[in-house]
Amino acid sequence: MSEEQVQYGADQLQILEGLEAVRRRPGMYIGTTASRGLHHLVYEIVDNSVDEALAGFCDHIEVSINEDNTITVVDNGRGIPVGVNHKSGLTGVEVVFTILHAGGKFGGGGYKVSGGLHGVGASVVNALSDWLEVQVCNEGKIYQQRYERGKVMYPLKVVGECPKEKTGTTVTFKPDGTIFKETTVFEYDVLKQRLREMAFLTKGLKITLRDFRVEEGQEPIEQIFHYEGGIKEFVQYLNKSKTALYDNIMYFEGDKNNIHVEVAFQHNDSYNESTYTFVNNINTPEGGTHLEGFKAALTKTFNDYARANKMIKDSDDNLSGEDIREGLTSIISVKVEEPQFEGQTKQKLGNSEARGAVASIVTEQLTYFLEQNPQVAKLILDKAILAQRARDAARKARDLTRRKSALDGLGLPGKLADCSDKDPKNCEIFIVEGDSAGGSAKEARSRATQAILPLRGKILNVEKARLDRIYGNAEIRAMITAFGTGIHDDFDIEKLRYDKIIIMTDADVDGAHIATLMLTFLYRFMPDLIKTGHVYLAQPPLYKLEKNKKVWYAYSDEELNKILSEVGRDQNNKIQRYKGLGEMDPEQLWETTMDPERRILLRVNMDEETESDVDVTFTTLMGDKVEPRREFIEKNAKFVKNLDI
Ligand code: TSJ
Repeated sequence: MSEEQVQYGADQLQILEGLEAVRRRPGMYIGTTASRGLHHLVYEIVDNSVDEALAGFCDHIEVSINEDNTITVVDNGRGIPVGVNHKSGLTGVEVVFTILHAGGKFGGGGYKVSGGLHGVGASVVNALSDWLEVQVCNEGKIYQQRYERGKVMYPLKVVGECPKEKTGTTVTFKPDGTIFKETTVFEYDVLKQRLREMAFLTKGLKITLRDFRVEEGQEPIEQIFHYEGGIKEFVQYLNKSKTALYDNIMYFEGDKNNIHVEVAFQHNDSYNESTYTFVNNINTPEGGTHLEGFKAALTKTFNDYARANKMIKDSDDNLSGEDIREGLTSIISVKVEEPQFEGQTKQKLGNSEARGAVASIVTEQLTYFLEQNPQVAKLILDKAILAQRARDAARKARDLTRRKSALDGLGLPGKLADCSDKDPKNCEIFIVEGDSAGGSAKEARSRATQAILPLRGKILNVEKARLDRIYGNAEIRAMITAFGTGIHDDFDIEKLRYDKIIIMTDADVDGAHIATLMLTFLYRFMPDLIKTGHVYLAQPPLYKLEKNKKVWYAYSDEELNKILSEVGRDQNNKIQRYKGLGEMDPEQLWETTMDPERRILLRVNMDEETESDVDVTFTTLMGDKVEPRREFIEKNAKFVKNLDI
């Protein structure tokens, strides 16, 4: 077929309408046209190659960010079919790129990444690209087709030859700047997180990521993700900055009810549980039946073992699931042919057969493991028994605080200077380091809408304490009662008493440490507060410059230098370096840090899709192996983004 022969029949018109719909309402297909949606385009393409790997025909995927911010994805799979499909009269390639929801329409069978929540397919990427080019290597020929804003530029044509035994698909695309108005610049680190996760979840698959946006003469940045151990290595990675309780990483795998199940886990000596669940390589942050099956099997198997081996007495209570999972890092990954997603954000697996499949594989293989490794079983059960005792103590402490708060009405902490407005939407609370800064803040604040809660010194590091100590900590109890939401399973965002929770600490290293301790607490106890964007960091200035009765505040050294170069460097300059919030008088604190009209706040972000990485960040910072301060601040800055003025 020559180019002139491309005619738009009824079918093609319908195709165009389909892709036009994507361009008209991109949000419907990729959620957002902000940075996150932009990066989604890459995952949509890569998912297709991962499907090919899951089908057993591909073991290497290369992703490149090119100099001009286009993306190239190359795999060594069978190549998208180039033959003409009888029903549509189109080549397989054209079907994939021009028909909505074409993913999985041919080839049939098997589990598909692209069948899941985000699997909107390559045609959506095509529709949202300025241009897209695909090349397929098959039977010694290189086929090529190009599209612009979803429209076919020429029929699939042969453009060259390749070795007969070489097969694969190459796709290059340029996101459409008129759709992705906010940004069309790809972030290496964002792609890195997801691609690494993909590699962990698909053992044996090698994913290479390259960034060619380097200065002339420089080598491109390159990282290779390749894990023969799959999710077993994922657990090792998540536990790398913690102290493992034993050397083994348990890894169980099997097929049941037409579901492929893989789980891997290992305890560390911390008190936190980190479980990440996936369905067809897609994160399920709300859990679901696979998680339920895992938890049920773990609880039952350990209790059965403990009773059979007289580690708990007949008259004693069973260990709770939480006791057994204290300090547990686990990955649960299932592959389901037709996943059903439920829940508020459709991120919870609903297929009931997954519960039984996971439970039976874990019960069977864990029972065997414990019999073979009694010393590991003992380490885990000893820890769980300690956890049970601590939990009993914590429950008593918590009941006490509950009863107390029932007695004194609202039960708000004594140190809280609350605001008078009772509509949470108008209100904000400043968590302030130190009583003296707290005093200034109380004077400075706008009483109607701003509440102040001063905290004394450094708050407890919740990464290093068991629940009983955490509940016993006055500063933490004060925050919990002031916020009103409750914690963990009791958490209810509807009860939040303030729209903004603003952490206000000194602009120095200690202040940053305290802020991180608070963020760690919030992340572990009320992660939804962060996810829903209610948590902020105040930005007090570092310098005050006075000159000829005028005043400037600078929030960094660079800013001070900039102001100085504008006003001139001479002896009329009076520069004050603030060592802490306490050095500012209430007026200054108000002007620079608290006044909603003038202040700068940083909103704390957390991307749910790469939650496992936030976890790594926190534990590296706050866990046993304490990193140098500087590194900690750098990492901290990574998830503190989004200027909000
Ligand atoms: F979808 C896509 F265009 F975005 C895309 C697909 C992008 C990239 C980089 C790779 C792929 C892709 C598709 N890699 N491998 C495949 N394989 C197939 O499409 C394929 C090949 C053969 C058969 C068969 O049954 O013979 C079936 C399929 C699905």
